[in-house]
Amino acid sequence: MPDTATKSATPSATATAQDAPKVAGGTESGVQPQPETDGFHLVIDALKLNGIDTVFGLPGIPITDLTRKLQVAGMRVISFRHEQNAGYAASIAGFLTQKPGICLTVSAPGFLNGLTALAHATTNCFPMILISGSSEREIVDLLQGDYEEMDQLAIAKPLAKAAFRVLHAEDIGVGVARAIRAALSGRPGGVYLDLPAKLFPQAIDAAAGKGSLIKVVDAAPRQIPAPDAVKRALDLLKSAKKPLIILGKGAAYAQADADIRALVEKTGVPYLPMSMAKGLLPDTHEQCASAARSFVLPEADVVMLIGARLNWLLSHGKGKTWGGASAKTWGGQKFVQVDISPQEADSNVRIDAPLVGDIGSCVKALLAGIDTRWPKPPPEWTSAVADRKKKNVAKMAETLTKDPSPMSFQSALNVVRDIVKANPDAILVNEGANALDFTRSIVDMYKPRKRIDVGTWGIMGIGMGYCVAAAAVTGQQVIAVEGDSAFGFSGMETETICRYKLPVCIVIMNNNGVYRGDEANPTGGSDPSPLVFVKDARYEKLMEAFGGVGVHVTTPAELRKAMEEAIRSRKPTLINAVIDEGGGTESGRITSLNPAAKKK
Ligand code: ADP
Ligand code: TZD
Ligand code: MG
Repeated sequence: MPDTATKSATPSATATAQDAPKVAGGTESGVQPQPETDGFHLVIDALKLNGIDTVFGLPGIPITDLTRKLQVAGMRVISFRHEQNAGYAASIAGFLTQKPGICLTVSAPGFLNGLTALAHATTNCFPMILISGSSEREIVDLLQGDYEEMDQLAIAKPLAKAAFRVLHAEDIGVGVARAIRAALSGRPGGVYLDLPAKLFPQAIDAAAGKGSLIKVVDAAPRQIPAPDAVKRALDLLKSAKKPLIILGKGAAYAQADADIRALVEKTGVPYLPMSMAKGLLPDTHEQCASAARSFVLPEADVVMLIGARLNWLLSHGKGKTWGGASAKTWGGQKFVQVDISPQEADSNVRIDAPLVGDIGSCVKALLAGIDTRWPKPPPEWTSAVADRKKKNVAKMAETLTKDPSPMSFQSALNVVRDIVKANPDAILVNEGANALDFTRSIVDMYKPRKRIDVGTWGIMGIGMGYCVAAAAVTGQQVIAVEGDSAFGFSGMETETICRYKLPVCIVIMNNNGVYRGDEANPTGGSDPSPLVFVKDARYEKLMEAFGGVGVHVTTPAELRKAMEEAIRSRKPTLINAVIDEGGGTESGRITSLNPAAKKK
């Protein structure tokens, strides 16, 4: 390791190099050699010291040996077929565990493949660290054409919450600690950690190396809300005639489940869960207003957002969804927003009572101000919500009992709904357009953090990465409901699922295409429409190719049998469910976001 002493810049490193005889030269003078450590081992020790036990990645220069050594050191290393899927796995592991999910990649192309997932983690407020090996700085910076040359740090910066590079072995402890703190503290996000190839073989004195590591203390410090902000929020909520609580995935992430439930129940306020907050309280809870969403949003007068942003998923808090006269006008609601980010309030409409702090502390503080004399919402409001809910639930029940051939999204998802009800600990992964929207509204969730999906970007491709991570970090059964297009983005990871023998049951809602499978090429030419796939594709054979179970089903009864067997056996299973190819709508529920051509 000739570089170590000369390249070391920090005083401690210089001292270390002088104090510790090298192993190689030690014996000549009769002095006992001092044990050394190196970059590889320091990275592993730093991660382990901080409770990281799983790494998602894909080997190659310069991190191949790191993946081996991580495994030797007792960490779980899950090796993927494409870095993007490893990255999505890391991001959702972060959401599920409150520990940063680690994705490990090679330089340039591997790094870029992981980068989408890093940006996704930042966008969704999930703690994740993308660790990429990188090429020689001297060559990269002079653009001399190194193997996989790229200035990765610069490219990662705008997409990450923070980005760091470590050049010297003795700085690995600081680098890993900073990455963990940045990922977890405040609003969680994606962090990039650049580890150049030359770092790994750098040797330093073992004791000095050990001493340089940092066990991060209180990585996500509680942020206690100010008492006057708590009072303002409570006063506003108390004044409401038609209050509503909206729970977002920040509330699910916070793991303050019991207090959130107490807040909802003690106030008696109807609540709406955002997609990944479903199950925070059971969707069957009497105060759940999901089935009356389009009624409560425009009608509510005071809305308390808990870990949910007023972004596109909530129509920016304005427009017709909120009772505004036109697309841009505000609906007149007053808002309380509970969020850890002090900059979130007023991002779209006025927030009358921002409550800044971590959700656990904020909800506790709110609860402290709610006693038995807290006025329940007026019964006119709660019964109006209940009436609307009843009507919509009855309408839905009618649709669900229909048994058309080929299967509709609804008749297939009625089965998934029953299976999830019978297996409330199973984690549901969901992506697609119609396959997403129908599942979200039909399949009830019963426990917190059991539904993971396309998130803030409506991203396709999270599917198999999420399946692997959810099974690996929780040990629970995973059920994935996948559009056939959505599945294609990560389908090769069925091999990963089989290789690690994970209890994953994938159900493909196969309607032969993106949104629908019945479009034709308008020119009459021989190429198919850009929106359709090979008809009646046999996706289940992909699972069989790797030793898993593949099942082709065309009826709800067959689907039920296949899902029950998958869950009983815990074997990797792919069920190809044939759905009416004309059953979907363009972009599912968000058709209106498609720009319309002016020229006819
Ligand atoms: P959804 O898509 O479910 O509406 P968003 O991702 O838009 O949810 O919003 C999540 C919000 O939760 C973000 O604004 C984020 O700052 C916030 N958040 C995340 N974790 C915490 C936490 N521990 N305490 C408080 N707020 C949090
Ligand atoms: N690429 C990425 C990364 N994310 C996206 N959201 C899209 C493309 C665009 N897109 C959607 O928004 S949904 C979807 C695409 C390609 C697939 C819909 O088809 P599906 O689902 O088969 O998955 P349904 O059930 O047929 O609607
Ligand atoms: Mg489809």
